[in-house]
This record gives sequence, structure tokens and C-alpha cells, in this order.
Amino acid sequence: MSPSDHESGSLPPPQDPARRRFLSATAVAGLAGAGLSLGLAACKKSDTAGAAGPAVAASGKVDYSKYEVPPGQLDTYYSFSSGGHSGEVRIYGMPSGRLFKRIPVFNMDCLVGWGVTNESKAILGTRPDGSPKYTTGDTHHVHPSYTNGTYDGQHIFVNDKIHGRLARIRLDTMECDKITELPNVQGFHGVFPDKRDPVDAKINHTTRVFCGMEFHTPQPNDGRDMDDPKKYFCLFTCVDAQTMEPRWQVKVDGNMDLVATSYDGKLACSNQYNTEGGVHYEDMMSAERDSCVFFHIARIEEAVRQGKTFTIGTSKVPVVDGTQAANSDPKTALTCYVPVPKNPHGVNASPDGKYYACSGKLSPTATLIDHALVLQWFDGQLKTPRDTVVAEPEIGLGPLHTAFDGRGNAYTTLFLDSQIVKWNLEAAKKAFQGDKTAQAVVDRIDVQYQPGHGFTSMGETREADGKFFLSDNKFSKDRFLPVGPLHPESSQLIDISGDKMVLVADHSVYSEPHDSIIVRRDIIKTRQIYDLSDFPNATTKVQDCRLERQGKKVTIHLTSQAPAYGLREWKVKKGDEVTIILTNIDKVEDLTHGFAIPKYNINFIVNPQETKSVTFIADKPGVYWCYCTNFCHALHLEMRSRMMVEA
Ligand code: RUQ
Ligand code: CUA
Ligand code: CA
Repeated sequence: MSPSDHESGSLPPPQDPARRRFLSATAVAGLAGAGLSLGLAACKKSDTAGAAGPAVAASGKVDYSKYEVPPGQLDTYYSFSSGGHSGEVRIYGMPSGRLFKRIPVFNMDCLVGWGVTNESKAILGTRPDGSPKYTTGDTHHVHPSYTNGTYDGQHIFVNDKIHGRLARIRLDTMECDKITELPNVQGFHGVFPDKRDPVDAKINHTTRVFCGMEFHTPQPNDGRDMDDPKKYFCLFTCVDAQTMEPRWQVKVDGNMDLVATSYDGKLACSNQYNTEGGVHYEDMMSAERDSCVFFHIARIEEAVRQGKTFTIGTSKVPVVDGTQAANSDPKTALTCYVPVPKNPHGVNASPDGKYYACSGKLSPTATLIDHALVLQWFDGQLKTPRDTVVAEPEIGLGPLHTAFDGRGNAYTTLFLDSQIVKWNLEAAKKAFQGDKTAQAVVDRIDVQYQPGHGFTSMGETREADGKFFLSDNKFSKDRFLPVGPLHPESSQLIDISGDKMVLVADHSVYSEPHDSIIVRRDIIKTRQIYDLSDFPNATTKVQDCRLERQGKKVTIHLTSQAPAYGLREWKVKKGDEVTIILTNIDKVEDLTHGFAIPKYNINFIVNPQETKSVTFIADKPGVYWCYCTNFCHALHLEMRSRMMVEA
């Protein structure tokens, strides 16, 4: 594709109604460039109606002070956001947009020592030499555990797209406690926990996490069959939320992108943009329609129980066949492939549990699929899977993700139009039934620029409160002080409580958040200090600090208590394998100490009543000052121990 391809306008100019047709195959070929040129054009302030933001409010004026959080006051919501290719998860306050914390998950982090301490390496997984197995990650989708259809404050699950891993974060400490690598999965993108058990009606909380697979590969992917398209397929994985072990997988036609689950626990679904099974991107756009594939969880678990399974390569995880050929009879089918316009993106469940909205991406539409009708299809009561579609409004160009306000409206991000479009579900259904007076789209607002995900406060729960929408935009040119070629992204807060959406704040964010969730603050109950009894290797008293030697293995049992470590110095020999176990015996909330050893690549922190350890080979003779990195006391700079390594 030459630059002139998109210059010459494979897409008509803005506001031309012809834009609101399906993108033709030729337009699609220029999509990436076209999207970009639209974005950059939109970035020139003079061109952009409403770029000044809130001037578009119905009243013509916005009282921004309403959305400020004054000094000393607390936010109403937490926002948990993925960090994209930073590999982390972030916590913000809403509506202030204050960044509270960055939780290292798949990345290294030398502030907390993630990837440095033995405890974090045990979670990350290691290579034979003890180093972390992977040090890169790509987090996209954060979703908390549920009870009774709303967040229960227990855990957050987040995917790693690169290496096919699922991580769990404890919400009491806001730390990752488990990482699972999914077998035979590449491009693990969509993830969603179930909201109740499909088999045991008494279990009304999350027990499974469902994981899509975006990149189809030969199975097994060990170098054979690389040129045989029939050997390529994708797997949908169910992970046990408690043990974090994969329970089962489903072989699927086409690929999977985003994932959503039903409120009754019966169904999970995923949008598919490559039902063609193409390996080049033109091939992935050749069909007029792709699918949203639904999984009948109880039937799959029954098939697994009956052993109607196979395994792939060295993996022991049972796999069932969810391909269309193997599931032609609805009454026994494990899967239902609902046709939707080509190359859809996000799929989101409405808070009333009735619908799934699948965004068109290359089609200017959203497809509304009725949950009850999907169940009817599985009961053999419908002619075709397409009969489950109850609306397909035209909403704008490049629809990606949809959020809900709990009042019957959906809010979809339009990547190419740089807008959020608000549409009414019932009106969209009426229009689909032929009612010419029904208007699905009720409002639009410009965002700056090119939104990816958007989310509403509590919007993925039964308690959707319809107060805020957050638009995570991929471009921010001109919105913030320039900081060099890598721009921040913008996360824009929109008040959706009235009929018209009102832009109320621009927050800059470091690249590259994808998904976030906005959680009411009363749901989150954190610990403020750790419990020493949770750490069997803790050193609880200064008097117990000591050096133990067994051959060449040396263990230093150490405490920190402002402003000193429990040992002022110790001596080891060159070649010793040294393990330092450090317990912070300070009980005061917020009193964290650090521990760094120059030239030994050791850097981590211990929070009040926490224990962490590091292991290294003392291969460099000399004096090394182990020092506190976390400002803790007036004598923080003096808080050091002298490590002497004898030649
Ligand atoms: S997907 S916008 Cu993971 Cu849309 Cu990022
Ligand atoms: Cu301890 Cu600074
Ligand atoms: Ca396609």
C-alpha cells in the first residue's frame, strides 16, 4: 500500500452519508492508513468542531468543579486499567483521574522488585538459571470476580496477549498472586469470568474464567504442519478461578477476539473476525460475514465429564470439538455461530442480562444478539443462528466496544469517527422490525481522538449506575504539553447521567491502556499492613537476625525497622549462593522499606509486616552497601548494611 492510497481518499470525507455503508474490500485495504489520516486531520484544532470539548454541552457551559476532587477528599470510584504492552495493571481514582498504583504483572518492576524477588519469580515462572521465563507482557482486559452479578472485591483477572497467560490479582493487597500459561494458545486476547455456575444453581459467584485465542496456529505447534491450513485452529480455554488450572478447551472454527459471559452462567461468547482462517490480512477480510460464537457451558462440561475429548501435543487439558461440522444439531451442540457483519470487534453483555452487543469495526453497525433466543436456538426452537439477532443499527464508523448505562442505552466507541455514540436498545429493536419512526442513535460526542475501549461506571454489572463513561483514546496530539514523539494517550471522562453526554475531564495516561473497569469504592476492601503469620520464613525479632551457612549456601535472616536493618554488616565468600530473607517488622501503616545492593542487580521493597527474599551468587569481592530505597525516616539515608564479599 502506497501512502497515496489513503491520501487519495479510500474513505469519503467526514459527514458524507456514504461513509456509513460497509467498508468495501478496497476501502478495507487502506483502513490502517485511513484511520490514521482521519485521526491526524481531526487533530488540527481548526478543523474540529467541538475540539474545545465541553463547549458542546447542551447548556453551553459545564461546571467542571462538580467533577473535581478537592485536596484531602477521596474519589467515588476506582478505575482498574490494563497497561497494554507495559505488561502491568494500573489503579486510578475516578473522577479525579489520579494514578494510585501500577501493579506489575507480566513485566519486571524494580520498585516493588517484581521479577527480582524469589516470591515474584515463583509466580512469574523461571528458566533453569532462575531468571524469569518471560519479562514481557501485553495486558488488555481486566475483569473482576463476581458474586450475584456484581463485583465481589476478591480478584481481578487479566490476560497476557503475547505469551498466552492469565494472571490473577488479589484485590485486598492489589498484587498478582497467580499466573497460568494456557496450553497451545497464541494471541490470548479476550477474557471474562463467569458470573455464576451453569451447573450448580447454588453457586452464584465466579468459578471459571474464559479465555479466547486470536491467532490460529498448527496444533500441535511444533514445526510440523506449518503449511497445512487444515491443521491450524484456535482453542477456547476455561480456567478454574480458584486453582487457576485450565479445566478444558474447545476447538473452534475461526478465531476469537473479545469474550463476554451471561449473567445466568449459561453462556460465554466471543466475536470472530477471521472465520476465513486467513493467514494474510486480506484473506481475513474476504468474507462478508464473520461470527459471534456462543459456548454452551453446561453441555461442554458434560461432554468433558463423559470423556468425549482429545488432547493436543504434550498438554493434558481435555479438548472438545466445537467446530460447526461437529455441532450441526442444535439440541446437542456445544457451540452456536451467530453470523455478524465482517470483522467485528468487542462483544459486551448488557447489565439486564438480556443482550450482547457485538461491534462492527469494518461495518458501521452494532449487532444486538438476544440471550434468550440463543438459548432457544440451543433448544432447537429457531431455524438459524442468525434468528438470535434482534437489532443491527448503523451507528458510525469503526465501532469497537460498547458499554451500558443500566437505563437501556448503549455507548459504543467509534474509532474512525472519533466519537462515542449513544444508542437506545429498544429503539434499535423497533427499527430492526421495520418501524421507520424508531431512531436508535440518540446522541454523539467527539472525543480526542480515536477511542478504543470505553466503559461505564459499574457498567459490566447488574449495578450499572449510568453516571460516567470513560473513553480510552489511542491518540492525544494537541491535548497535552508535548513530550516528544511518544505521546501520552488520553482517557476522557464523560458525564452520561443526562440526556446529552458531557465531556468533563481529560486525563493523560501512559501507553497503552485497553480495557478498564470502574468500580464503586465501597466494594474494594484492602489490607493496610500484611500479617507476619502469613510468612513462614519471617524473622519476627531483631535478636533473631543471623547468618546461616550450609556449605556454599548462605542465608541472611534480616529485619527492617526504621531506621535500621537488623544486621549492620555480614561477610560472605566469593562464590557463595546468598539468600537474603527480609522481614519488615514495622507495624505502622505506610511504612515501607527498600533493599538495594549495588552491582548485584537487587532492588525490592518490603511493606509493613511483609517478608520477601532474594537469591544471588556473590561473585564480586568487595564492600557493597545494602541501602534502603524507600524514604522511611529522618535517618533513611543512614539505613544501610555493609555486605563484605571476601575474595
Ligand atoms: S481490544 S482497544 Cu484488547 Cu479493543 Cu484493545
Ligand atoms: Cu528504610 Cu528508608
Ligand atoms: Ca473476516
